[in-house]
Amino acid sequence: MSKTALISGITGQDGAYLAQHLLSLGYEVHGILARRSSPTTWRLEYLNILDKITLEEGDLTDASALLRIVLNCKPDEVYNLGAQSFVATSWAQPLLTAQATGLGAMNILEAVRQVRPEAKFYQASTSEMFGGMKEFPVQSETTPFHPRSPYGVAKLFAHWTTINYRESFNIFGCCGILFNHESPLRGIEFVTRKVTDAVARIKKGKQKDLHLGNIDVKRDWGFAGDYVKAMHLMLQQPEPDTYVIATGRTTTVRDMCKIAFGHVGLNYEDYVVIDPKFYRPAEVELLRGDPSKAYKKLGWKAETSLEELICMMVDADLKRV
Ligand code: NDP
Ligand code: GDR
Repeated sequence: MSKTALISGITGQDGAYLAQHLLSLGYEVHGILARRSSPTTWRLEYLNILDKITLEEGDLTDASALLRIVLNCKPDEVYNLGAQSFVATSWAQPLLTAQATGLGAMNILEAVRQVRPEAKFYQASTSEMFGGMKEFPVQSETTPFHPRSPYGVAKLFAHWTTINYRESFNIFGCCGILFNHESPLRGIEFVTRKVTDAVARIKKGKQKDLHLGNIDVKRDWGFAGDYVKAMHLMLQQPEPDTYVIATGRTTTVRDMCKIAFGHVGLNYEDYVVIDPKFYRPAEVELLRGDPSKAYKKLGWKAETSLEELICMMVDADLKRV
């Protein structure tokens, strides 16, 4: 008998890669589709899996819809990836972010608790929860949290709610504290994709320059295709737990630009314009994860280097442009 998985956020970067991974393992895959005025399934089409999954209409802010969906599809595993996930937007829309990213997790956990308590649950936690922890240059499962954005605060609520449901109701709830992960399917507003798309356009003469904010911040970037495998592995363990998923290497936005422009024979300094518009009210200066627990317990490690990742993204954008 094949297992059934339910994914919120299936139209997002991770949702699409996770659906592809679970299909390859023989799962029946259902996804929650939030109603929008235009189609949002381009990533599922890009991976050629749209006709292999079942989409269920619903929204993380609508507890009754989640109850109906969980009741109908009877999942063995629930992956909560849905969120307002763009950090910069969370200052402009803090309440929406709290509703979808924070309370949304509790809504779907409630549906699981009430009608499918035996289902295993994955919560998409984030390195943004560490935020301003400057005295911890490497962050692990035991590093204290200090979120620096409404998004980080909402994610921390969802993170602790998952742990609380594990401890209070015996729900098999796992939290993956994932550091930044990117791919050709990354949303265009996130910095890596913004850069690789601009590199392709500049190379093809369709764009003159690239406006960025603070390029001295450091991030631990990996490939989304590697990271979704860790989500699945967490739910196959005998006990629910929390894991940091990262590469262990940190790089500035500036050096990431150097790699991207360098890949097509250009110098980033000739094109990047620093624009205060893209500075954030509070910044997370440095993220570097310690993935040793994930390696030890899950046998997981990042397979794709930053250079391979950025070149893969530039090449995909060159094709698109
Ligand atoms: P994306 O922004 O690409 O995808 C977010 C998904 O959530 C989309 O499918 C979106 O739907 C859906 N969504 C948004 N609001 C709602 C809502 N109210 N109800 C139902 N669905 C909703 O994110 P990623 O794939 O990059 O990330 C997946 C998860 O992992 C997110 O929770 C993110 O916060 C978290 N995360 C991501 C990291 C990363 O580096 N990528 C790192 C750590 C955590 P639609 O397409 O219709 O907008
Ligand atoms: P982040 O990703 O905020 O880390 O959240 P993003 O790519 O948006 O920013 C990374 C860093 O780059 C700096 N930066 C810019 N960022 C954007 N988007 N645009 C710019 O022009 C720009 N210039 C500099 C930012 O200030 C920031 O420091 C991502 C999301 O996927 C979250 O959902 C996830 O939880 C975290 O990663 C881990």
